[in-house]
Amino acid sequence: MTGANVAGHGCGSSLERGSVRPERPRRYARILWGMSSAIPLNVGITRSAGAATADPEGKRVLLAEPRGYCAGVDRAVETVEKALEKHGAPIYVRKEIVHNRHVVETLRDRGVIFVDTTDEVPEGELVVFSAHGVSPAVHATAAERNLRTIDATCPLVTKVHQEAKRFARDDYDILLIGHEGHEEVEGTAGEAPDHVQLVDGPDSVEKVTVRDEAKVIWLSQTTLSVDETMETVSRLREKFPALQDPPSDDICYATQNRQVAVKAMAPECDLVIVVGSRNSSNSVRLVEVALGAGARASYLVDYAREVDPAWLEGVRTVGITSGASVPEILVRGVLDMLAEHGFGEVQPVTTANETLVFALPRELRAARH
Ligand code: 0CG
Ligand code: SF4
Repeated sequence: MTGANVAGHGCGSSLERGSVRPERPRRYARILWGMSSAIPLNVGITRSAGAATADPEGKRVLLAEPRGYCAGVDRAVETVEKALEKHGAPIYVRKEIVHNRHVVETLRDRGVIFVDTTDEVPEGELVVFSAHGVSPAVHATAAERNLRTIDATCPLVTKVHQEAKRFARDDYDILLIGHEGHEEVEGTAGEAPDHVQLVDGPDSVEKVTVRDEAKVIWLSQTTLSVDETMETVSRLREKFPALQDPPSDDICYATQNRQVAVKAMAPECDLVIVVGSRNSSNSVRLVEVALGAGARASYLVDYAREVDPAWLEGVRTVGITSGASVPEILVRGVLDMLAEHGFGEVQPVTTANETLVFALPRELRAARH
């Protein structure tokens, strides 16, 4: 950290040494939902911004915690790094391994070839499937072409796939709430194309029809806005009163935790900067959540250089957070840029501690140390 003074926050990244994964002690947890709200909270907000900071002009940064990498992204990025180490470049990755420009560009520089379809992968080569998951049809095509595959699908996405399969087997109509065209919903819907219909937000409910109103369940993409999804569900339930809920939350712990943290700080913020890429659903949601929770302005940036100094005019409190696919080094860049503009005082706003770590895909497990 060059300029910013981050109270009580020690973050690390080894990107400088060519990795896009954070350095941290590895803790193996089975399913430790890192989202317990019983955790001691450090909501570093006092009502009077001026009194809360050493800065004479009352300028301060509120830094959301949790932010950045989730367990599924960490696993997916490490999967690609270990596959590169083990097999050597080039290796192929179907779609962006995670939706972050910096991660993708860094891995591309290290010899990863990103492709849109498995047809682009030469016969017999190694292809990694992205964290967002793939449909069974993609597995089948890869097998037909004798590709070697490593599946980096997040286990929490796989869980939704299992739900789709199970309810399709029981012949339910499955209403999958999610964003049209997003890779995750394409993968999930592909598990049971005859049973799944996509519901892209509250306004799409109107056109939903089902075969049997007594056998309807909703599932969802993992990276949606919790509030908007609840709105969609309530409209669906008005239409189909017997609508069943998923067996457990499909919106994942990381998506939920990042939204809770941004909601906690947004009412205090004149500006919330979300670090993340445009195609990252969970990152884009954080901008919406910040605005919905009272931030006066909010912007999504990939890099510090995209922060327009004009945004800072007349601003005293800036909130910072980042999406689940964002390396911490990029947040540091924004903090340093802000410090240069007089926002050197940084207060963490902590609403949960996350401890979840997923094992690597079987093919690479021995490679983790
Ligand atoms: O938020 P989405 O699903 O678009 O994905 P991203 O890669 O940004 O982060 C989580 C994952 C995988
Ligand atoms: Fe998994 Fe959630 Fe991360 Fe997606 S955002 S990779 S579902 S933990």
